[in-house]
Amino acid sequence: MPHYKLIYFNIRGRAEIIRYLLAYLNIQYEDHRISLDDWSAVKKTVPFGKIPILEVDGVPLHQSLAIGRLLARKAGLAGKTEMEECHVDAIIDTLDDFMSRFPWAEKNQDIRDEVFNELLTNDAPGLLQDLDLYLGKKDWFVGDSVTWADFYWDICSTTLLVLKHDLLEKHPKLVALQKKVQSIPVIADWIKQRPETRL
Ligand SMILES: N[C@@H](CCC(=O)N[C@@H](CS)C(=O)NCC(=O)O)C(=O)O
Repeated sequence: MPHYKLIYFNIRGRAEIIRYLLAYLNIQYEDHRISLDDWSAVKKTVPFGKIPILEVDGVPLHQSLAIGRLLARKAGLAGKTEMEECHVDAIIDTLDDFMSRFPWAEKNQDIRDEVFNELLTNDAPGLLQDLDLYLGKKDWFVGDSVTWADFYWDICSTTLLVLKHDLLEKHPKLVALQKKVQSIPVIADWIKQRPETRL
């Protein structure tokens, strides 16, 4: 078994999808969480100066979703056909497009609050409506079994709910999907044992 080391900050953030997939695959790994103080030194050592990085036997892999896709394929969670894979990737990219619009690193609190508020109040409802429609009466976003798109939904919506508690009030089906992911035994175990962080 290769040695896996995940390098990220002490938050769920962009590493959480990798942590979910490693948990699902029952792969042991070093969950290396660096402090902001140490970041400038670490930044010089990682490809493209960004994290998360997953080192596999010392070989660094970068880009959270590229890593996620690799692990999802290994886990059988990437979609059962090429068409399903495309649908799964599309949901993930849709969620990621939205999450990427938040100015996470903005230091000016007024600007940060304004943009966060606008995204959560004006833009989120349309996205949620589209996701709700896409899910329809299905149990999972794509096909007839769980995929990493459902994992990513749980991860992104958990963070969105921290930012706006009533965000999913009109979307019981999306809440149910989140709960279904959270009750997959290995995911439930991981959620129970993971360090508690706001984001
Ligand atoms: N698309 C990349 C984004 C990577 C990224 O921007 N990471 C942020 C943390 S979420 C980072 O490294 N920030 C520190 C910096 O840019 O110096 C991914 O998904 O891995």
